[in-house]
Amino acid sequence: MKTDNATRKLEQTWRWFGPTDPVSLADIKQAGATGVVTALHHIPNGEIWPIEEIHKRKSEIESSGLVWSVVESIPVHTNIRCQKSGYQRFIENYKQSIRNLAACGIKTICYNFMPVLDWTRTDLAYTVADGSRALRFDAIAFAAFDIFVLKRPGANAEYTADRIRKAEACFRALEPSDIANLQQNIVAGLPGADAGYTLAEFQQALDDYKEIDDAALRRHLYEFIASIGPVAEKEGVNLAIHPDDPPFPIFGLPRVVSTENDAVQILQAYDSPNNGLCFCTGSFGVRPDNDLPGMVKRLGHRINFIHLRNTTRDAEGSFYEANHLEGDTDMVAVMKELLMMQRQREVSIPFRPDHGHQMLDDLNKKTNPGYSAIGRLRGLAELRGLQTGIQHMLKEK
Ligand code: DNO
Repeated sequence: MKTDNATRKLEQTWRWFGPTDPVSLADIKQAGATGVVTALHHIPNGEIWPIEEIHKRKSEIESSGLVWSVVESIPVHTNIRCQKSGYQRFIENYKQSIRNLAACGIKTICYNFMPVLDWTRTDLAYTVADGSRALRFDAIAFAAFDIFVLKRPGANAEYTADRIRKAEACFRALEPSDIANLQQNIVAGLPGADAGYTLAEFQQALDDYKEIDDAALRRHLYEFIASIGPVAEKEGVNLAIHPDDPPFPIFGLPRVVSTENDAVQILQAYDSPNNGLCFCTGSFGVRPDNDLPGMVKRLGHRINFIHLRNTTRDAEGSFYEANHLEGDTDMVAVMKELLMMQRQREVSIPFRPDHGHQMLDDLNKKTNPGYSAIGRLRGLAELRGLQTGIQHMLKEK
């Protein structure tokens, strides 16, 4: 039966970290999601994802009555980002993983191009007014780590005198255990990131980017897209690049997926619907100069995957993760534009509730930061209600 475009909904999906995730496939089913977002986290970065391994994971998901909708992510090897020795081989491997996933019927692949660190936070247990815990990026604590803990050469020159003063005061007030915690939060790797570092390894990883400025990183990204784009197109795979989180340079590293203009250039690097965006409201939404509903209006036809999350920011550049319908992003306006975009598409575009507060029973459990069950369940339920309500109103018009 052909679904009428006006009634087709965004697909409700849920991130799952595989068999070791404390949130099970049965839990996901009860949350009301129909699609699973996952990756073969055990395959080392840079290697081909074998068909047998993909099949195994896919069958496991399907035996729970769910489908594997999105791969998040196939990590991009550092040598591709830096165009260092052997990077062509890593690109060939990437292409083969795309082909293998397509052969198994998995057709949406998310990835990112953030140097050294995937998403970054300073505080994983920030208590909000209702007693639940949220993830937070504190710009002052971050500078304190960069200047006084890591002691990154040249760091001082990248901050204002005011920021350095505040960072120093912050650093002086930290107990050794706070410093250890801050370091752990920043460099040890958050869920889904492919690497964690010791302090020395981290400085080394930063040094690998010494020669890579903004222009070079952009060039490397566009060349990467131009080589994998045709493979994705041939295989019917939708690529979805995830924006930088946070969406500004950190540790002196360039960031090239932070603004609408960045997104436009990425889409031009290979002009095909298969080269698209993961529209993450939590990442883009941290910048007040990103107009999120407008971005959906203008770039919606190239949005292949959606992360819905909200943030509350302050003038210093700090932010914490708000409830999904609160915070600085007008989620109602974004959802309305997404549903207008969905009307123009022939298939349901997957979204997932991105992150959620640690709340209720999950406060007493060990959970993956941002990925506890109940906070995301709340997020999905709110977003589902929002989608249903807006779609109903749009139909009446
Ligand atoms: C964080 C996630 C990121 C994301 C990757 C995509 O919660 O949104 O880890 O998966 O950046 O490649």
